[in-house]
Amino acid sequence: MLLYDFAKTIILEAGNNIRTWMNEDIDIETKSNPNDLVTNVDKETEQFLVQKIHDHDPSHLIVGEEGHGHDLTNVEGTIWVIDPIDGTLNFVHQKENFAISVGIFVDGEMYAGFVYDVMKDRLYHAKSGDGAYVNDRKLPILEDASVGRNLIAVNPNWLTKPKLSQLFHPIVNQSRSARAYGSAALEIVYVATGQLSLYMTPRLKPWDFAGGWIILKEVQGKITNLNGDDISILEPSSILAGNHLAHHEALSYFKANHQDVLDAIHS
Ligand code: 2AM
Ligand code: CA
Repeated sequence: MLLYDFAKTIILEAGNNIRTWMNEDIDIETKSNPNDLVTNVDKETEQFLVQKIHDHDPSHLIVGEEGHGHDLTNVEGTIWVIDPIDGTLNFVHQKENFAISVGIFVDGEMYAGFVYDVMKDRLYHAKSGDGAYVNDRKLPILEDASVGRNLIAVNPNWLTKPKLSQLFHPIVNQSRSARAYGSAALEIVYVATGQLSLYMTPRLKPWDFAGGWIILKEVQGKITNLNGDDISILEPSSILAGNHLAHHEALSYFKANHQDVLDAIHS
């Protein structure tokens, strides 16, 4: 089976498991702080995917949020970057608005990206060079839309931080309006569908953005860090994702007015 079809099959199966497991008792633990949660469903979903991938091809490498391969130092080989549940707080408190996010890279080149909105049964997927899809519907190439002519996404918690507020507040003001979805992977694909002109955040892990990255690239959207630099699956990063015009507008504003804040975020 083609790797792409194999990935699609196990992601849909993992989503099916989540829909079953979420009706049973969920164990919730805290990680780095009281608001950083993980559940048995996050862990079991990652374990399910890891097992399937290793049964398929033991040479494949895996970077997963819940414990697999965090110490990867180079991009050689076939690498799966997995977030079993992106939007864990939504999973715990809303039982919807979360996604399985998977990016597959071969020797550092993007191969495929998947973001599965489990409760809406919507699979966003893209194979490098073949365009991006939502289920069976092909997404059109992204058109330019100014920040002021569409919605943007930013987590409002960042606006409570004085330095980040300097950076983000004017863009929020300039936008038609701002939204927060609580799943970075979904926020990046909403840029890819044109539902958002921009998504900006100061800190994500590779598994939060790897799946959406490829999908956005396939519709010719633009994704960099907030300083305009390339992102990498080997490192955490800030993220600025948008159609070309909105990305350019935000980046020019940041660079012209707040290089000090950018330097502080990326030091
Ligand atoms: P998660 O649900 O997989 O933890 C919430 O705004 C988004 O940011 C989610 O995609 C969430 O992923 C991610 N996120 C939350 N806390 C984070 C942190 N400390 N570093 C990086 N990403 C984080
Ligand atoms: Ca997660």
